[in-house]
Amino acid sequence: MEPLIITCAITGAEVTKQQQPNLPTTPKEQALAVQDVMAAGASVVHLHVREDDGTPSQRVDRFKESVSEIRKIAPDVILQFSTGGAVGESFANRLKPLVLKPDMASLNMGSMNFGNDVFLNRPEEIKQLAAEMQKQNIVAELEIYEVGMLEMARRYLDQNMIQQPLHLQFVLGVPGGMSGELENLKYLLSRGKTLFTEPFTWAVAGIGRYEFPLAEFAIQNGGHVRVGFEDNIYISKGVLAKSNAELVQRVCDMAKAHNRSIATIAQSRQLLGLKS
Ligand code: KMH
Ligand code: ZN
Repeated sequence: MEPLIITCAITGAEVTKQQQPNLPTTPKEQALAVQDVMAAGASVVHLHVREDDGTPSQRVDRFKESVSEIRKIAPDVILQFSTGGAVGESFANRLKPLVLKPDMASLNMGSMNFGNDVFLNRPEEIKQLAAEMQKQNIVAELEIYEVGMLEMARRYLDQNMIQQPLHLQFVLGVPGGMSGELENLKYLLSRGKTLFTEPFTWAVAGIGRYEFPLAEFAIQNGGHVRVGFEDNIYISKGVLAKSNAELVQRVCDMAKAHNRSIATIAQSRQLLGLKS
């Protein structure tokens, strides 16, 4: 099996320091978190940024500050910007940070309820984001929260809106999308194999208590894994994780138990079709 790509979503847009005191929110805190998660085995960082007061932001200068701090410590880590931002963020703001040409960016495949909010991703906006990523040579990670979005990915590929090689991320457990029950991931995978004759890589991000069971299935079945405070703040039931790195370490331990090697940054770049 190919080596396991571990992505860490270190900050997110929704979690607060009140909920998770060790959440990295400033550029310096994010750089230190990246250093730790890389040491633990992560090669990709899914990045959201926050303002000084902790509110989610898509401001280009704030991304620039974080990238600059992170790159001092981790010049070659794979940086994946969020284009989802926080629910309610304007489309224009979600698009802007791509001007910084990150290695990768998230590309959400459809609209949905997101907890008590609505996460809007209109086809025309998805198209613009995809076109900008293609123009800037940014690899898209397709964020899929339910099976209809997977079917839309097939249509977008047929319409040449998105390009191969596809990297699919199944985000399971958001209230409004498919839950993180294992049967849902199995169904998405079997549907994906029917829809795409083209080879694709896939990863899973399980929200909350679903994080580790879904990670373990991915480890055993050739998928890749995302963990991090964006998705889950606990290391075990009711026990807050000390750091993002602790979550990454848990995945590495599981991978070791299943004889799956961990991808280096260079290997992840190759597997994801990124330039070295
Ligand atoms: N914060 C969520 C509403 C992404 O990064 O592209 C969307 C999200 C997905 O986090
Ligand atoms: Zn995100």
